[in-house]
Amino acid sequence: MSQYTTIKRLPLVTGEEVRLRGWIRRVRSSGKISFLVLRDGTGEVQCVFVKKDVSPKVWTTVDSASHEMCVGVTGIVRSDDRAPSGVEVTAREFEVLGDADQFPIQPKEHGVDFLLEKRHLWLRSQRQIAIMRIRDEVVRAIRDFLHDDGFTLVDTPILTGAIGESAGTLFETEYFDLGTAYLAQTGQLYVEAAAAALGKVYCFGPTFRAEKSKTRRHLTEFWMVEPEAAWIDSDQNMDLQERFVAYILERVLERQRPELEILERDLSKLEAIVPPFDRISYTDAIKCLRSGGSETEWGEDLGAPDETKLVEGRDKPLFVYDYPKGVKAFYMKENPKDPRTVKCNDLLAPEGYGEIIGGSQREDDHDKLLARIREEGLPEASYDWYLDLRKYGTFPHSGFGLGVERTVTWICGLDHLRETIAFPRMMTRLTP
Ligand code: NSS
Repeated sequence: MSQYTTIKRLPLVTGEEVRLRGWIRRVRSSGKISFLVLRDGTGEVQCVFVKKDVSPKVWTTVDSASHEMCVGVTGIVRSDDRAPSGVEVTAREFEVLGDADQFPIQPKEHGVDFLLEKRHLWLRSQRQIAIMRIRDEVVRAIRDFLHDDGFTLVDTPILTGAIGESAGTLFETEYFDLGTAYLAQTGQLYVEAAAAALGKVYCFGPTFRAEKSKTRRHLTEFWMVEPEAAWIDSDQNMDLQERFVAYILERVLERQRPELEILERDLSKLEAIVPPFDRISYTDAIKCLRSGGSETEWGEDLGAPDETKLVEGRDKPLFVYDYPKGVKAFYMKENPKDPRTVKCNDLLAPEGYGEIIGGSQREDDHDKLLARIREEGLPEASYDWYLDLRKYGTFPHSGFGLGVERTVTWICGLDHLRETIAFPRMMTRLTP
C-alpha cells in the first residue's frame, strides 16, 4: 500500500488501514502509549502508538519525535466520538520525512515581535490557519457577490503615473526615461474608465501606502476590492455596500464557523448584522461627538477615538456620509445641497474596529474636477486621461473600496491587522 490518504477523507475509510503524511502538531507520551496529533493541510487527527503493539524501532522513533517534524504514519482508522473529526488512527508504522530539531516556536507564550520574525513558521499555528481560512472565504465571498450582481473584474495597474489618493503616502520608483512611477494606492481611477465600457466593474488587488503610522489599522501593502458602477448615486452606493458587507458576513458564518470558534469570536455579534445599517451625516456626527465632549471641530477629519465613540452602543456598522471637501480626495462629487461637503461615505465597523470602507459618488463635471485637481496642486498632465472621462460622455457613477485586512480583523475579532495577511508589510517590517 503506497497511496497516501488525506486526513479529511478518514471518516470515509473507518476500519481500513491508511498511510498519512503531515506535520506533528503535538506529541505526548506516557511511556507505554504515545499520542501524536498530525496535521496535513486538510485537517488534524490523533494517532495513537501503543508500545507493545509496534516494533521497538517504531517506538523509539515516535518516542523521540518533536512537534513540526514532517512524518509518515500508517495505521487503522477507528471512529471515535470524542475526537473533533470523529476518528482517530491506531498507528503501526512511523517514519520521519523531515526533521524539525529545535523548532523555534514552542508551546508557550512568545512575544509578537518574535512571532512576526518567525512568521513563516508561525503560519502553521491553529489560530493562524483559522485566520487564513476566513480570509480566503472573505475573498471568495467578495468575488461571488460581485459576479452574481453583474460586476465584471477589470485588473488595474500597480505601476501608475498618477497619484490616486494622497500625495503624502506614495511609494515611488524610477521608471526608465519616463520619470517617477508610483505604486498604486487605488485602482479607482482606472475602474472609472472601465465603468464607461462595462457599466459595473471592480478591481481587486494589493494597494500600497507609505503610511508612517504604526497603528494597528495600517499596513503599507493591503488588499482592497473596489467596485465601481455607472448610474448609481451616493445613497445607492451605500445600499450596495450594505448588501455587500452583509453577504460577506453571512458566507463566513455559514462556512467558517469552526474557524471563528477557534478564534473564540462572539458569533452573536456577527449574527446581529443585517441590513439596514444606520446612516449619519458628518455634520450630525460632529454635533453628536461635541455634545459628548469631543474637541473635533467641523472641517476636521474624524480620528479613531471619534469613530469608536460614534459606534458605541450600536450593534451594526454605521455609515458616516458627506464629509467636508478638505479632508477627502479630489475626485469626490461636490454636494449640490452644501458645496462645502462632498457626496461620500465611510463605513465604520462596530465594536470599535473603525473604517472598513471608503466610498463616494465621483465628480462628473469636467470643470469642477479640474478645479479640484488644481486646488490640490496635483500634476495636471497626469490626469489628462481621467479628465477625458468627463469630456467624452460623462456619466453619474459611484464606487467604494473595502479593505480586506480591516474586514478580516473585524470578523475574526483581532486586535491588530498584521495577523490577517500571511506576510504583513508595515513601516517596520519587510521580512520574512
Ligand atoms: O483610502 S480609502 O478610504 N479609499 C480609497 O482608496 C478609494 N479609492 C476607494 C474607492 O472609492 N474605490 O481606502 C479604502 C479602504 C479603507 O476603508 C480601509 O478599509 C482600507 O481601504 N485601507 C487600509 N487598509 C490597511 N492599511 C491601510 N494603510 C489602509 N488604507 C486604507
